[in-house]
Amino acid sequence: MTVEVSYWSRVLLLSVGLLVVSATAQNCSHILQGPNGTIQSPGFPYGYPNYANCTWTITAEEQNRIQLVFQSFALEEDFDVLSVYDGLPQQGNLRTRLTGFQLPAPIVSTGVVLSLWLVSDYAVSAQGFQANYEGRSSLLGGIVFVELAYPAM
Ligand SMILES: *[C@@H]1O[C@H](CO)[C@@H](O)[C@H](O)[C@H]1NC(C)=O
Ligand SMILES: *[C@@H]1O[C@H](CO)[C@@H](O)[C@H](O)[C@H]1NC(C)=O
Ligand SMILES: *[C@@H]1O[C@H](CO)[C@@H](O)[C@H](O)[C@H]1NC(C)=O
Ligand SMILES: [Ca+2]
Repeated sequence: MTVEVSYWSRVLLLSVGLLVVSATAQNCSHILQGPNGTIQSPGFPYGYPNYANCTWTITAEEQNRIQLVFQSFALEEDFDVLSVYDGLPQQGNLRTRLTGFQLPAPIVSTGVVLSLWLVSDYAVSAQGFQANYEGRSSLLGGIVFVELAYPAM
């Protein structure tokens, strides 16, 4: 019963969602260059649009890695996903896929590029996410610890 109700509420939201998307179609390809800054999903914290398809490509200065620290994270579990790439946003570079309502652990790139890709489906939004990024010298020993402490997913 619950499943059926949830199905029909999603269908209803689909029709509303189509209207919202056509009204808010936007270019959300972001190219960011160090040394630091803040990233937010569109509409944060009031909810990201359905059919979102946004990328953020962060490039650090030479010899630096990028540390990404989340301040806030809420995506409709399993349906809306933030993929993190260690490098450019290409399949082979996929580091982790984040979804749901748990604040992810900090992520440190192994090279000078770290990318994010947000995809949402046709219905149901949430607050979205906010994260700070910062270039970190790859010579700093402390970074190694952060990387090992991050669970493989
Ligand atoms: C979106 O923005 C990116 C980066 O600024 C740019 O390279 C791209 O051409 C834009 N795409 C569209 C469809 O405007
Ligand atoms: C970047 O770091 C500097 C120095 O720590 C800080 O003053 C500044 O507010 C930061 N900028 C952003 C966008 O986080
Ligand atoms: C996201 O946008 C890219 C570039 O415009 C496109 O190639 C890709 O098919 C889109 N993916 C989804 C899931 O909409
Ligand atoms: Ca959704």
